[in-house]
Amino acid sequence: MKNDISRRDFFKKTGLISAATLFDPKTLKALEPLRPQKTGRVAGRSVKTIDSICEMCFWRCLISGKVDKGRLVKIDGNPNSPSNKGKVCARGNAGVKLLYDPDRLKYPLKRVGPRGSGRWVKISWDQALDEIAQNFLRIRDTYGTQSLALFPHGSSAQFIHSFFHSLGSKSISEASYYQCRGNRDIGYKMTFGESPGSPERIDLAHADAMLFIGSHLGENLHLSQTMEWIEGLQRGAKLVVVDPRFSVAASKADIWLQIKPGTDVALLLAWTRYIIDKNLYDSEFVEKNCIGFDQLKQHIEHATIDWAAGITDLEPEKIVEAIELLTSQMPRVAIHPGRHSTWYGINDTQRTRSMAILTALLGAFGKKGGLFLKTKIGMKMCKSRLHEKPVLQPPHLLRDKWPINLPGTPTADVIDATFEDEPYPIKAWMVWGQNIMQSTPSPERTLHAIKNLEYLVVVDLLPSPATAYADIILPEATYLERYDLIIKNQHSLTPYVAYRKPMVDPLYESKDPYWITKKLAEKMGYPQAFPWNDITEVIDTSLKSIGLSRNQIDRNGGVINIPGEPYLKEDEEYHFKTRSGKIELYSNRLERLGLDPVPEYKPPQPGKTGYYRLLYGRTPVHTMSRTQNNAWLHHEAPENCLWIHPEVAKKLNIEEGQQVRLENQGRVKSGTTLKAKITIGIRQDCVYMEAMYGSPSELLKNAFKSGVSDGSLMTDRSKDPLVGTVGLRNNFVQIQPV
Ligand SMILES: Nc1nc2c(c(=O)[nH]1)N[C@H]1C(S)=C(S)[C@@H](COP(=O)(O)OP(=O)(O)OC[C@H]3O[C@@H](n4cnc5c(=O)[nH]c(N)nc54)[C@H](O)[C@@H]3O)O[C@H]1N2
Ligand SMILES: Nc1nc2c(c(=O)[nH]1)N[C@H]1C(S)=C(S)[C@@H](COP(=O)(O)OP(=O)(O)OC[C@H]3O[C@@H](n4cnc5c(=O)[nH]c(N)nc54)[C@H](O)[C@@H]3O)O[C@H]1N2
Ligand code: SF4
Ligand SMILES: [Mo]
Repeated sequence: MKNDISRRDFFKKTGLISAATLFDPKTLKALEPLRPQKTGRVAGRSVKTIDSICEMCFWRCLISGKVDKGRLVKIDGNPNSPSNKGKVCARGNAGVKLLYDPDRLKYPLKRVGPRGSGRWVKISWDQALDEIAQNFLRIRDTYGTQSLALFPHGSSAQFIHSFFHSLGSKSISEASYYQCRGNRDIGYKMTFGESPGSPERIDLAHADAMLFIGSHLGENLHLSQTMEWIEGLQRGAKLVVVDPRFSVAASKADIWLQIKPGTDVALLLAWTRYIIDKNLYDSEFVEKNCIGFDQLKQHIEHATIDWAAGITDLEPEKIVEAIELLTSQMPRVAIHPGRHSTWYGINDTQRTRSMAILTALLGAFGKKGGLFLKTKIGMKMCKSRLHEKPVLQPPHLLRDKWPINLPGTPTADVIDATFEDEPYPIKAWMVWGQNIMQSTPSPERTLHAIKNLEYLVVVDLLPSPATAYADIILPEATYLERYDLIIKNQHSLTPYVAYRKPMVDPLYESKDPYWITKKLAEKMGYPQAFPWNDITEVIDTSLKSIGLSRNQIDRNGGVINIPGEPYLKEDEEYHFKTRSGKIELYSNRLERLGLDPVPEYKPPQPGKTGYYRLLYGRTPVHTMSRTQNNAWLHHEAPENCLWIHPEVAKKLNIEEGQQVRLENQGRVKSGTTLKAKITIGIRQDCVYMEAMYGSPSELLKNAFKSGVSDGSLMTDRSKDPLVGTVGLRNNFVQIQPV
């Protein structure tokens, strides 16, 4: 039961009196009932409950661990969580097995044999950080700041990220941006002036119609989003799914459009033209909030339904039926903005822009059941203090390669620069929470680049494939053993603040990320970079800036709700953060840059005869490569399989369950094999596998060579012309039965 309390009561109960000036009291109206951390009894034993935040994937659900005599025995969802509401997915539950994984990195290690020989010696943290500091300084002083590159991912990399940034290095590349959602964020920014955020601010629970372009919810399992999606369906929302494959989402759709891969922009433009032509769009919303409507209309004159049908391989009637279904429920239409958007390189950003434009025409921005508004929580986030002193930087040539800059540098560019020493040498990499050998296309090229490095440091929990080539390996404490993250969830209908805390003491010699980064900064001569003594002081400083404390969050059951205003009020004037202050259907900025001001359809790379386009996606019980070695999850889903259409299987003499080997268009062979799954749920021109299986790391006993690594077959490097991200779906395979 929710317990609404008055503002006065709130301040009284939480002791927030002095906070009134820091925290806008108008925004605070309710608190969940207090559910303090408690001690219970299970089978005669004393078990402690500790609230924290999951990191088995990046959705970061709120969790509660049960700890028995210092040992974590179970992870549940935190019942007070307004998002995951006491639930946890299989991966969240299996965090226990990450904590106690016998293959974990245990001590700092230094390479003694040649790169890749797998010979290391155990060293102390002091020695490891001394050596890293000396090598980073030497390389920086010899080749310049940009020669220090960082590949960060995950919450623990936030401090090192800000440190590299404040040193002046822009050679920073996040997999979760450059091979994931960078394009989407830019496509939406160019249109609405803001990205759809993470979690995506899409109101599935209250939608009357939903459109998923690729987004394969149910397999892509971000828990609260999946729960909201199901809630919407149960309320009777209509669902249109566009996917070449019969995904879990497609199985729940009213209309499934089995599109030809890479042709979504044609479909989106034809829908846009159709609703303009038939006057099915929200003209009042467009008139009030958009610019460039007439130019858009003119630019897509060619995009008829028949034109799109020819390109997408869909029936014209079905294309029309789908858009009429969506417009019939306007404006409560949730067009999922997608998350992983680096698909075909050639027009990934423009594809997401087409989705944003359609959202605008349906008047679904700022509306219940549509794309809702962010709730700003103005908390101070503690980053490297060097920011305050400008650091002289060399011109950042990599960054200036692309007309629109994402933060940092595209991964492919960092790898090329390392490989070619052009436009300047990159000589040291720090890989922190990224599996660059599997999540970056062309692993062979990555390996060549690594061989050209003078120094490689890997910070991980497990012996990921890159550790094999590292000069120094650092063992980080898992998310269950460390403080690090404060969540200010601004992208939810129910915004909240929570923080991560350890459930058990760090095992072995693993250390928390703040400690590691602060020590490294000190050893490099920057004691001022992180002035806070330890991570709890960092958390306290941030919380204090909005008048909260750890104690209050603990006493309130691990979370404090912040009331939001997610929908536009009637007659509200919303200032879009674009250059014009309006939604830009036609982009003058893109025009000035010599780019398409309105998205245009560009065909993806064609395949050769006898080859099938390689598609990939998520599986509910794994998060990419990071869970492949987890004993419980590996037990549930030890290998991936290859979806093949029955006609293709017949032609190639492949039977259900038979092992197959793959070879890509560049003659790269899959090192391992996988099982054929013969199904009409996939088109004849492509095949599909679950991503990130088949680890090449021998030290991951469960994951090693279990299934096939999709990334090992990705050698095409078609780049998005706006931002330089590499599309991962222009790879084709021949299938050989074993
Ligand atoms: N369980 C689980 N959940 C996860 C993750 C995980 O590892 N495990 N990872 C999370 C992360 S980081 C991300 S980014 C998201 C990714 O999840 P999504 O953003 O949903 O992924 P996509 O790559 O967009 O979608 C994959 C789907 O696109 C279809 N597809 C392939 N080509 C095309 C095409 O040309 N057009 C269309 N319309 N569809 C196509 C594929 O058949 C597949 O069903 O998932 C998140 N959720
Ligand atoms: N082939 C292929 N490539 C892809 C994708 C794909 O589907 N297929 N998807 C793309 C997408 S959407 C994304 S988001 C990226 C994801 O790319 P990555 O982030 O590289 O993928 P993960 O598999 O999550 O690997 C993370 C690494 O971090 C380690 N790790 C886990 N937790 C911690 C921690 O707390 N601290 C530290 N230091 N390390 C930790 C894991 O052991 C693992 O080695 O990949 C992109 N690239
Ligand atoms: S969706 Fe599952 S793995 Fe991801 S944060 Fe939530 S519980 Fe953890
Ligand atoms: Mo992602």
